[in-house]
Amino acid sequence: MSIVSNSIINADAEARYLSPGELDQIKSFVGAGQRRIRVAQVLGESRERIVKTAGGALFQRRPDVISPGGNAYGEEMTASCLRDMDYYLRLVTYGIIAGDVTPIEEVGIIGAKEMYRSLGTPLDAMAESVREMKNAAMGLLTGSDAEEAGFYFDYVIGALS
Ligand SMILES: CCC1=C(C)/C(=C/C2=NC(=C\c3[nH]c(/C=C4\NC(=O)[C@H](C)[C@H]4CC)c(C)c3CCC(=O)O)/C(CCC(=O)O)=C2C)NC1=O
Repeated sequence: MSIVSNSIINADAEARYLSPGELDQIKSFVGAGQRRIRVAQVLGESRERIVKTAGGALFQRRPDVISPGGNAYGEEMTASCLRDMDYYLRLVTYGIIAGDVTPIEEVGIIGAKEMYRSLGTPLDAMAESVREMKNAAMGLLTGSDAEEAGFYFDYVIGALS
């Protein structure tokens, strides 16, 4: 949930106006809005490149996942794997826009470990794929833009580890 809706829910629960502290937080959230939109735009526009680069790096590091017996072995399974990577990149852009990990958590983290265990997908390799997407994304961003995006990639990596 974004800081805006969260503050409103908290204030309304106590039937009060937003406090100066809450307004300050909202001010800084809104002030950073253009930067967040820019970062999400760069990642969205570069999604194919990020997923392709990161997928290549993952399969080089973890050839077992695309070898016979590996979870991503074969054209169809490899495509599912790259699709999952794109899912997580998309969720990272949601987090960046919302300024909050909740949209990532709700769609892609809750229940994910159990699901991957039941699919036989190695979680460490899944986390590694997100780490490789972070590396690819860092090549496209600088300074506080890179820092902002890095936070959400790190959240996913931690949550899948
Ligand atoms: C947006 C929220 C969301 C997520 C996260 C999601 C994940 C997701 N990944 C799946 C499969 C899969 N996921 C992978 C991924 C991998 N295997 C590996 O070894 C690699 C480490 C990794 C790629 C980095 C593979 C290979 C499958 C197919 C497994 C199978 O069909 O047996 C499936 C099973 C159904 C299907 O194939 O579509 C789901 C639901 N679906 C969603 O709606």
